[in-house]
Amino acid sequence: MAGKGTEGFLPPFKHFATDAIHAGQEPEKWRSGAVVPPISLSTTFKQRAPGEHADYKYVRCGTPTRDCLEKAAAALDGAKYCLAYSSGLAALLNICHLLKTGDTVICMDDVYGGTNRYFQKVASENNLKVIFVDCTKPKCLEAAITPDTKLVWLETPTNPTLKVIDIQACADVAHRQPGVLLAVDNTFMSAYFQRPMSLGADICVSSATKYINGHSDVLLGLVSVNRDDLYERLKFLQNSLGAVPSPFDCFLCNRGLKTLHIRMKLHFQNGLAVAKFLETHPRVEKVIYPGLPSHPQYHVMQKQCTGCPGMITFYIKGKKENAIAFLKNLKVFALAESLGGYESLAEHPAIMTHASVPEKERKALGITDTLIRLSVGLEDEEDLIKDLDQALEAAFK
Ligand code: P1T
Repeated sequence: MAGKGTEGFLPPFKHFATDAIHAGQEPEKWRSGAVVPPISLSTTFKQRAPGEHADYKYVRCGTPTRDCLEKAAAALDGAKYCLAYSSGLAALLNICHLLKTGDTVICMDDVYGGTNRYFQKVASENNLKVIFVDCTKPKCLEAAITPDTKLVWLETPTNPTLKVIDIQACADVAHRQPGVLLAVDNTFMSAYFQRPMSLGADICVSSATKYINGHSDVLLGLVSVNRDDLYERLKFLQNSLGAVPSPFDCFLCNRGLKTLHIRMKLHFQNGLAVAKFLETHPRVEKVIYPGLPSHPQYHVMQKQCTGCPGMITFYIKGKKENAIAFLKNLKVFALAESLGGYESLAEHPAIMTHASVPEKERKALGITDTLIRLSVGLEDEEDLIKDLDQALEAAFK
């Protein structure tokens, strides 16, 4: 891609905003010409003769509202197909059903706590072997691949320590062995900042609950693919497993993603300002923000992304008590799990989102008692910084 975008990142993907607004939305497809896609609540669709139906037959198989969302989301990922699920974790479940008993999954060592819990405490206890590897070093991934490896699961930047993985380098390694699928959880970036399939991934997964919907009022997962065979199997699994989103959630998510490009720009702007502020604060031990030159994989971010979202992780000085006092004293940031909405959130991963990761592994990953995760929202920059400043001071009183 020619030229450089904001702060030395890649320039934005062409036609992104136009696709977000128009792809899959064609008003002509409704008899009324409605510019805003209607919420089709019908769970069933009249057939002309037994087995002879128009585009839809039963809600679980597909609906007009879900179609609008899936088409728009596919366009944003630069993909041929997208499928929607009832949550990000339901998307993970569906992808794992592509595998067979005894297959091995290689998962990035730092991932969302719920992903870790599914792999360690559900998939491993049923039919899959799952190993956790630090894929920021493609050599470690290469060493871990065996003939049984069928899926490599990456998350970049990782939740919550924001390690950044070189997707292209991992794709090259994974694809050296035929039959290995590379899936990338793109939740933290959204398609506006990163398109994993343009970097060699076979599958792009997103918890649309976060940035894509962006308004903290929908639980939904998305999976994008280009390969026809993968799409056909996933489409079959989507219907067979049944974890599909409601028409209303599809409507809201489709509406939310219309402003993704505008929101992400401001998340980046606010995130960068907050990260820079925290880096100079005397009560802060260390800031991890992939949009800052101090981040160890900053060059990878600049090489594969068009910007950086509002996710910041930092270590507060002192002990667990100081971290908790800081969180309790925030006024603009809400102390809550989740991320990617217009409102700023703060949380304590060790106690909250990553409590299900075994303690020893948490410590090894750096998810300590003084680690705090911020999802920087769209409020006024100076109000966010003032809030963090007063809570950092109050944490040591
Ligand atoms: O909540 P759900 O839509 O099922 O998405 C799960 C999920 C998947 N992948 C990543 C990277 C995630 O961060 C999440 C959910 N994460 C949180 C709720 C959280 O606070 O980190």
